[in-house]
Amino acid sequence: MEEQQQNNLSPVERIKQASDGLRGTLKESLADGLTGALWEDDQSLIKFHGMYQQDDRDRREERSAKKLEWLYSYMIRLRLPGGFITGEQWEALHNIAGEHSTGVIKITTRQTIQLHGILKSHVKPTIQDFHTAKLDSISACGDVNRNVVCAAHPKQSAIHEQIYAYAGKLSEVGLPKTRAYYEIWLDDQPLTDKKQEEDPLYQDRYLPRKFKMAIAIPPNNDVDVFANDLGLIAIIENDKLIGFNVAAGGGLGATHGNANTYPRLASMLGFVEADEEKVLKVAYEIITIQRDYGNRSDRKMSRLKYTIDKMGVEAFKAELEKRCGFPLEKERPYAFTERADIYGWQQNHEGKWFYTVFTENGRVLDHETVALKTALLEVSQTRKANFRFTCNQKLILSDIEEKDKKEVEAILAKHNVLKHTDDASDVRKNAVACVAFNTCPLALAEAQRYLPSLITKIEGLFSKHKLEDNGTIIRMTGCPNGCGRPYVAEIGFVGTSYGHYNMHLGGDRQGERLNKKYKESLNEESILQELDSLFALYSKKRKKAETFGDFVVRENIV
Ligand code: SRM
Ligand code: SF4
Repeated sequence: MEEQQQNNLSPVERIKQASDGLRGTLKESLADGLTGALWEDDQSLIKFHGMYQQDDRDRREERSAKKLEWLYSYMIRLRLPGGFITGEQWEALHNIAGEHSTGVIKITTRQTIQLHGILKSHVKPTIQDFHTAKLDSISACGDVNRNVVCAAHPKQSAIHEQIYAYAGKLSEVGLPKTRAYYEIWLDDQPLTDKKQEEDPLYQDRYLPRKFKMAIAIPPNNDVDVFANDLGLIAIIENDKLIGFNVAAGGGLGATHGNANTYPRLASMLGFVEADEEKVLKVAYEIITIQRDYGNRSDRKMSRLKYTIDKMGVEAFKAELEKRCGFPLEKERPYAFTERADIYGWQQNHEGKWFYTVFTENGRVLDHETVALKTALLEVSQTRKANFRFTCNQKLILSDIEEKDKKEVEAILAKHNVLKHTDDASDVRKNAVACVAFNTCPLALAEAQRYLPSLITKIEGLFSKHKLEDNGTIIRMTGCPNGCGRPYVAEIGFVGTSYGHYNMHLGGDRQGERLNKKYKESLNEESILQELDSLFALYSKKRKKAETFGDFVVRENIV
């Protein structure tokens, strides 16, 4: 096998290889009661177990002034391929969040759940409680295949269940073989025969970097399929899934001031028929190429997008076909028209009911005006709804029988969830913000704590210019890493320093065009001034039904 030989391996490469299947000294450093932190190498390793060590950045100064260690805690992210849990699991999650974390249940941009603020002594009990609820966090982070996302709303098509099943199978393909998770967190006995955990996919070095997969069902690109290392686009003919268009090399992370880094949309490679073995083989071999050719010395340059740009798309495709042992066919026609979640009561092809709940920036907690968390707990306790998560950080109460709809609706009404959802404008519903402060160590500016108030002001500008709310896609992140996918928004804000954002304009509605940087490091006043002028132009010069993103591109504003 052709393998790229690289000198100067990054420190994380050494940590992975010396980790004995991701065990490291996690058991020992977890038991070290002198610090709330883990030992240094273990801080890298816990990511593979779905966790990050963080600290409360709001309290750094106070802690330092008191000569105290920073307030360390852990974020745990679940592996939920396709973003689905039962009502019973939601109730368990609610209780686990209350007992071990800040209590806020956070729905992420990759269709799963994170809990924050878990103290070191609570980490293991949290994982054990998750296990009891048949939930795990294996590979939710780290240099492996991450949570596999798929089209969220079953109303979209009768093949939704098939696509959801594919998400599960792709997740299995990308699971490491090591039993470390079970030994460390669930006290399983080590295997007597270590050969059983030999890992032909990841070997002992895992991937050079994170790897992400998504499956979209046209016409909705709610998963932002082109932002993924591997994007599969379901091709449906006569209501039957006939296969997938395969796109590879998407990724959004960039670093301010490092021109070698850039967001990139996935390149179309071709089509694979809906033969499970073949589809999984394509995914597996794309991962092996990245394993073998990805940059292991500079982590900023190690995502698949850079590997593909270095090799060239055609050479990458040829290598893939060689490894698969079959060619990809020519890509099939498809069309995306939107990325938004579907609101209001909806029925799928089997007559089951679905209701998308507006969970702003994915944060589930009780507010003064809406008891969101309490309502969802009560719904879960009826066991009459499942819970599905969307890549727009929202929640769908799903699979509700006709006879149970009234009961669920009454709970939502009692706690003001219906009104809260109905009252939110489309622009607010479509908005996405990453976590940023106070937990993200990489945040340069606020995102989820700030975007809601900025949206209120932007709504004011829409009214001022008599623009109807057509759901303009606005996204914000606290740094250029792109967790809220701001580079594929019509208006993207990317944090540069506290209170300042680069403003990007010109993404399209369906997620097929990157936006461009329009202005740098604006504060709120400048953001609103810029938007005021742009909306004035948009209001005067736009064509019928033209979106803001399309308008700024046609007018050469970016
Ligand atoms: Fe992300 C790192 C949060 C989706 C690109 N991301 C982080 C960390 C873990 C910070 C860190 O490394 O210590 C953030 C934790 C914040 C916190 O306190 O919780 C974080 N990312 C998130 C979430 C929770 C944002 C959200 O508010 O929903 C999303 C969790 C997804 C999940 O469930 O798995 C999240 N991150 C994304 C996405 C969007 C996507 O995948 O569709 C991207 C852009 C797509 C991509 O991967 O290119 C993304 N996150 C990054 C990057 C840049 C990677 C790169 O290639 O340069 C980093 C930094 C890194 O890896 O070094 C990062
Ligand atoms: Fe943190 Fe930056 Fe990701 Fe936001 S975009 S969660 S600030 S890493």
